[in-house]
Amino acid sequence: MENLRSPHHRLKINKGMQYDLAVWFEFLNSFNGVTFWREVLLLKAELQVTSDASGSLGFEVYFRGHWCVDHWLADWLARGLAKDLMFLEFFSLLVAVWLWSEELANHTVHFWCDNLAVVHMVNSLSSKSPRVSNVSLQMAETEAKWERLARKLNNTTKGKRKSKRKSIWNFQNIIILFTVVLFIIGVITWTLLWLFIVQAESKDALYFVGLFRIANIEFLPEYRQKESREFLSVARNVQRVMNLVYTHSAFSKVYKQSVVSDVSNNNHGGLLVHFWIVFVVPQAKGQVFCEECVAAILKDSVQTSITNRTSVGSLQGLAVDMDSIVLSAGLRSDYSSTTGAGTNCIYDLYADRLHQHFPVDFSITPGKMICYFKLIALVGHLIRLSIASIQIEADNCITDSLTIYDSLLPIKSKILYRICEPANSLISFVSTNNLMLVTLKTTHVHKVKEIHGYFEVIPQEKCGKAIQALGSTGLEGRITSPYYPSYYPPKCICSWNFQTSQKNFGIALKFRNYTISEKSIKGCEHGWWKINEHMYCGYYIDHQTIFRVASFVANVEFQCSSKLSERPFLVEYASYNISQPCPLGSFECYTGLCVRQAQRCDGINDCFDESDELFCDVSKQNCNTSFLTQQHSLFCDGISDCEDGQDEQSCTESIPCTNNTFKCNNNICFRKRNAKCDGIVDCLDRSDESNCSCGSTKYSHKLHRIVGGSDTQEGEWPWQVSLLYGGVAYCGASVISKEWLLSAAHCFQGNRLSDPRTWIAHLGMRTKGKAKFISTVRRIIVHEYYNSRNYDYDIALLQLSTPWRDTMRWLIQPICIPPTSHRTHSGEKCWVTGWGQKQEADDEGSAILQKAEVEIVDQTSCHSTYGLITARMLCAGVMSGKKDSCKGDSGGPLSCRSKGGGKWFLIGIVSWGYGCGRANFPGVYTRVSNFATWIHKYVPSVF
Ligand SMILES: [Ca+2]
Ligand SMILES: [Ca+2]
Ligand SMILES: [Ca+2]
Repeated sequence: MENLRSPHHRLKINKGMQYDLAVWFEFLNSFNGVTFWREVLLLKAELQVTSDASGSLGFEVYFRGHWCVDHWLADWLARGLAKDLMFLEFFSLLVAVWLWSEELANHTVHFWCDNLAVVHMVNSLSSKSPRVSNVSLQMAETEAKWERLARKLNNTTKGKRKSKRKSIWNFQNIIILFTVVLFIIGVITWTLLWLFIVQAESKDALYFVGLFRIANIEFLPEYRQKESREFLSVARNVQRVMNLVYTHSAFSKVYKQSVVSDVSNNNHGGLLVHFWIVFVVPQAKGQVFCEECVAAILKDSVQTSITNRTSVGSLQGLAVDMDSIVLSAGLRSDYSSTTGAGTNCIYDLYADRLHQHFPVDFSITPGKMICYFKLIALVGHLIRLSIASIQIEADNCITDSLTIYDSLLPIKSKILYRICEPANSLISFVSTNNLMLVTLKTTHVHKVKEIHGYFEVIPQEKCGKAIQALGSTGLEGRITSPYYPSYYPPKCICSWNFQTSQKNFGIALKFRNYTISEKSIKGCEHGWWKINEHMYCGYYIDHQTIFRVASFVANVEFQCSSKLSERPFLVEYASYNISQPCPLGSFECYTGLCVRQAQRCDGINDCFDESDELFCDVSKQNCNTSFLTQQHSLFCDGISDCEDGQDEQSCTESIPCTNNTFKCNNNICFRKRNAKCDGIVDCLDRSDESNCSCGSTKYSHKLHRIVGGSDTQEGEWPWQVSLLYGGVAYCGASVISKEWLLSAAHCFQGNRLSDPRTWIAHLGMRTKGKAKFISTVRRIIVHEYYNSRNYDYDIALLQLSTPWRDTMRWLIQPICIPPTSHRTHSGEKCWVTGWGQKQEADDEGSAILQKAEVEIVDQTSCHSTYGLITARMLCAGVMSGKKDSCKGDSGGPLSCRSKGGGKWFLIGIVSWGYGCGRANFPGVYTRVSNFATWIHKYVPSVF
């Protein structure tokens, strides 16, 4: 490949796996530090498939912007590669393309795009040995790409003409050709007319906002006054240079002006200049403007002037630091506000004393829709924003938002954090430089919107230290994320060097709500760790874990790896005896924790990951009292395990509350596990049988990708929901109340998919397209610990914009949510439903809702099959294969009927699996009972 700036990276791709390009970007970045958005991206896939392979192989490609699409599509069409393409357009800038073709085999597929969003490799080949070899990513320069494309397109069209010439030269065809030519001339004339008339009239202004550092000008205090001669002089100088750059670029005809809005000092020396760039373009061409292209013009102008090894080049006499250039598309409203024309709600604050509090107390009254708080601190210091309480509308920042920027203008790529929900506990955020901007926006002022908090100036902290001579095995100290307990900023490196007092002692790190595991080819989303040269990724979870370094020396390095600020973490450390990590007579969990041997196989999840409850061989022969006290899992689970039935006696005697006990509303607990809505009043306050208008259907059950299923009847699964993304069925969900649905988190990953406005819920539907009730989605709550690598915490709540009406009761019904204590038995029969693929190799889903009966698989065999099964997952299927959920059923219900009351419970959410309906590979579901408390936090009405 000519003109490549970065080395060619290759990723081996595995069959059945999906690769998110966003992760590749990170991968590329971590290797060579090149920012990908500077270049046009070229994805080159070499697909080698054996000739007897049947099935399909292809890509799902999501683009923002049409700019690139026409070109590569033309190229594909010319080569006869594109067989089945579908374009979807929602809002202004998203195009999704699915490409499925056996003819892709042994071809090299190229995608060119300026700002490719997501590419999924989809492979459902069914043959014995399909081989998908290399998918590689390359970055090419803009010009080089266009030249290549132009050449390619010319060649292809020429080639085609030549080969067809002989056959088309007869009289009939000449007439047809003549008509076609006339028609084309007509179309061209029309288009030109349209372009002249329409485009001349409708022009649009596009705003870009950015910053860069000028190294050769010293900051003067006068720059703070925007009316001062000094400020005006430096602003005019920068504007003049920017004018020169853009009037000599490809965008010269549409460039209007640059406006410098802030000039500040900063921790890296020199001046930090914040500016806007305005273009005026015909509306139809607006989409050609990518942020990357506008930034590339500026960066290229600097880069050509860089001579030595620094990143500072000369931009018409200004020593601009190329690494400091940040630029993104901005909003007209922000432009007019921050350049002085719009809102008067702008606060400029200069802080020159450490720890001085600058209050941010504000309530938005009608008329004031947007406010800006700018804070600049002493050079060499940072800013901490603490928010004590915030009252805003909770709808994913569509109506209201509080955005914290690591800059003085609202630059998207400088966002530190966004708050979209009301909160009442103190949270704080730290900048990476001596400045910060906080914007509070609201589009409807019905209620009063309030925020209480303060800014303060804090010194920069060095993260990490040397920790010597650990001797005891008890807790010795703790290390934390930078600026603990604040959220830590997206740029950080910490390094701790541990050394124990004896060679046979290692170092144990105990994480609260966090875990680290071996890094794969994918990047780390929540922190990158290097411990004695081994690399790990960090994840947030809801329990403790212990990581042991079996060496008397440990170099622990931590780097932030998220784009936004992240929750703080705390790690306690101690030394431990390498030959005996856990005390005598105790069991070492997979989580690293030590539990007493007696806690092994007692039916209680003491390790938090259930490792103490796996591979347990429970023989039920000697059902005596001591056996029962050890076997919590058999107690009061609704199944008579002992001959005399004593394991099912005294089940509603009140006992201390644990995770395995049922809790009544009056806070009294007892052992009976599945007491909720079973038709028997167990609680004195009857709370177990109140709120039970869930989980019933009018259809009498005598007896998703759904594989091996059968058609359902009208009203048989009234909680089943189909979720449409951009008009296409994308995931399933379950009705749990009048306005809430439960689905899988993995359905909502990514910028576009996480926007509730892109989704529509179809309720009370059996045949696709015939929903009884349709609603848009108001809010999506993805579980905060969702892990896209192993699908842990794969759960999400959706709030409907309009609740469904009572008159639809028999076609739409909520399903019961199992309480935390709820227990399912292996072998229990449940049903999975959905409109997904009927066969693994199918391209399309089913028109009629499908159902399949599956069995709950015990956790030990689930573990043996997949390995990576967490306590938040459960397996269900038929071990012989044939019946399963499949692609397209994600987020849908695994419904199980309770023994007594006959109510249906949502035991699982379709999450993932290996293939569909394969023998010995059951489907994996999110275990809903683990999330009862989480659901209750947002939807109190379901309990
Ligand atoms: Ca246990
Ligand atoms: Ca029992
Ligand atoms: Ca009951």
